[in-house]
Amino acid sequence: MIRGRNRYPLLSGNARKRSCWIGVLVFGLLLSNVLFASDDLASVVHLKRGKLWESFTIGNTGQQFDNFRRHDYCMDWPGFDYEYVGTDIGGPYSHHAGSGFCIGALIGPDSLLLGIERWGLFPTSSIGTSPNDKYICTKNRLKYPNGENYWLQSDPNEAEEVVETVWEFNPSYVFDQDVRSYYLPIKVDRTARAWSGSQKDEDYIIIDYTITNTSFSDPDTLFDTYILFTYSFSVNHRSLQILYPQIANGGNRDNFFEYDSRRNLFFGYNGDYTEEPGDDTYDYWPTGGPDGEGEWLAPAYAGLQFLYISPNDNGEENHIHDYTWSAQDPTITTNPFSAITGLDKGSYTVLEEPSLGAYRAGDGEEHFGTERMITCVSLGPWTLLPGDSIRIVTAEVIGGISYNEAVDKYTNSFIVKMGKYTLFDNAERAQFNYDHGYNVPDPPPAPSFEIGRSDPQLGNVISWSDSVESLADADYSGEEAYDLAGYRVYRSVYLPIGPWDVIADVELGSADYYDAASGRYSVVDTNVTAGQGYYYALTSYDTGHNSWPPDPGAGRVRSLESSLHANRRMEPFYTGPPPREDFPSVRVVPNPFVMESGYTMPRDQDVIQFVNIPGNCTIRIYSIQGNLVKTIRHDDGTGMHKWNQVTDYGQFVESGVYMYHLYSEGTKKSTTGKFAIIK
Ligand SMILES: [Ca+2]
Ligand SMILES: [Ca+2]
Ligand SMILES: [Ca+2]
Ligand SMILES: [Ca+2]
Repeated sequence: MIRGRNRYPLLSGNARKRSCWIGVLVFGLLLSNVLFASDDLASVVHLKRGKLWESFTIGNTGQQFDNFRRHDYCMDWPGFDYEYVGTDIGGPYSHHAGSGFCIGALIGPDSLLLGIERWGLFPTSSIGTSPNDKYICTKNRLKYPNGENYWLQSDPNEAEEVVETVWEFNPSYVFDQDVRSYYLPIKVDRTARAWSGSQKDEDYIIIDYTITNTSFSDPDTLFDTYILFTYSFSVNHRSLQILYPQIANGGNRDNFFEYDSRRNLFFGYNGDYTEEPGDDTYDYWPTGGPDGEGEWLAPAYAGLQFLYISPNDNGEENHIHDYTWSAQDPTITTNPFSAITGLDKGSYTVLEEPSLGAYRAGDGEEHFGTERMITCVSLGPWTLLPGDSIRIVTAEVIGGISYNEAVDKYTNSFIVKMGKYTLFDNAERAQFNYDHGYNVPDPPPAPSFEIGRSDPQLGNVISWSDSVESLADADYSGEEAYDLAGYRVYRSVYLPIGPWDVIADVELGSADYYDAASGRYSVVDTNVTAGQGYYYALTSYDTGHNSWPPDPGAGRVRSLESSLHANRRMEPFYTGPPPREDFPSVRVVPNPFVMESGYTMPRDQDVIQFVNIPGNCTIRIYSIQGNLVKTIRHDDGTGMHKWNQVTDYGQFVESGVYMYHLYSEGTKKSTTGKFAIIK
């Protein structure tokens, strides 16, 4: 037993008591400030800059694991805010359901356990923000909270979005005297980085961990330190909701996994769920997509890559010690530690040898296709003297066919399978980025844009200023740094992830679109239907270059286009005539409304329209007797609203004269008028 060992190496007994009381006082003060209230210490921080979206809690990447249920962005790709989509499309595309790591070390070589902390999928160790917590989180924040480094405008050798997190052993922690007091005197610095880049750098997120032995007394050397990364890949959440709702909360039982040793890349894809008849690899939905002509719901390949691992005690750099896929029986809660009971030292042995865990896939591949698989990667061993640190740099990488291809009726499973090679491309790009000190060839910035309504012809007007043309590409000097060559306007009529069509390719200074006097470009999209919502995105592209000065050996740089995801509208823009706040022009058309003879009920085209109305108003319709028959909320920003003549009570209105009362939410003014319906 190690009970006699001093568990408080940094404090004497009296100091410990004092520290405890100070802790209570400080804690009382903190309570009035509410935990996680500061900008530097949020309970969860999101990276949403590129196409791959992720969450960072303290201790976990993505959400905290909850039996494969989704609660937050977890390698969402393509990321989008699902709540803005009016119809139920089965939810977002998440590719894992929580991840993290466990760490353990011994008191001496092959000796007793010093400590083990499970911060991975099945956490047993607490990290908090109070002075009473065993590990105290002091930082979980965005480094650029206001987008200061979008398009690399603050630091070209840093990511566009960065999450910084720190948690550290609390030397004042009061151990329960009845429990063996294992602990690790360590500090974890985690920095996660995201780019939008050239439509390639938006498909990975790099997560850089530094783990430091923070003690300064010799007994607190960490011997035989092992780290086990655990990832609950789930490729993918959306298809489960649509195709297998009966097992949606039972987890993802159709995921297959591989290890690519050349790229230090562990990845999964959606394979065949063997308990259902037929081959459902990549989860095809025959009636999905914008035209109901079919959609591949799970075409992506999702990976965990190791870009750098500090040399272990054997001097091996970038070394994977061991790995397995722990199979989780969907009917019982098992995890990589389930085969071990009681002893923390037993859990430690799983860090060193993950195949000791429950239902390991090492038995053969029979678990793929029926069980929920957890990726387990063991790193080490390291000896960490007081003050020593190790560094582990991972990348979450994703690849696959585009959303346009996923909803294209000519895309077959062979084409989807080729998406694996985009995963490999993206993994190599992540490695390139890391190897070049977080610098890559960059596209030009894309300008923010406005959408308006054309008048009198129906159309949507996309406009932007030429201001980004004066921003230099930091990788070049002189004239060559100003390399923006043109813009592309994209449109989707289905979802804010596409499918996208280019509706205009605008060359720099093009006379067709550019007004030099105002310094603005504008594109009028007249291929539109009143009442339809449209998503727009605007990108910039550059000229391409003969070389890349930061690494001349990297060769030519082709023309690069900025990310569509980083500069798109997440909410649809509704087409209609421009709104009008001047009430004299409000009209009801047609008036009188005359039902065609032979029909007793209005048909689809028999709508009454309120035109020249404010973009945000409330219209109340009364019978001539003064009874309210319909309340209309109009807030799509257009100057027109269609009414199908159905009352608030679900009935069609009778023939007669009606009054309306229109209240503008903008000007707080109202007007009234009359119209007639003749049947
Ligand atoms: Ca099947
Ligand atoms: Ca499947
Ligand atoms: Ca660069
Ligand atoms: Ca460039």
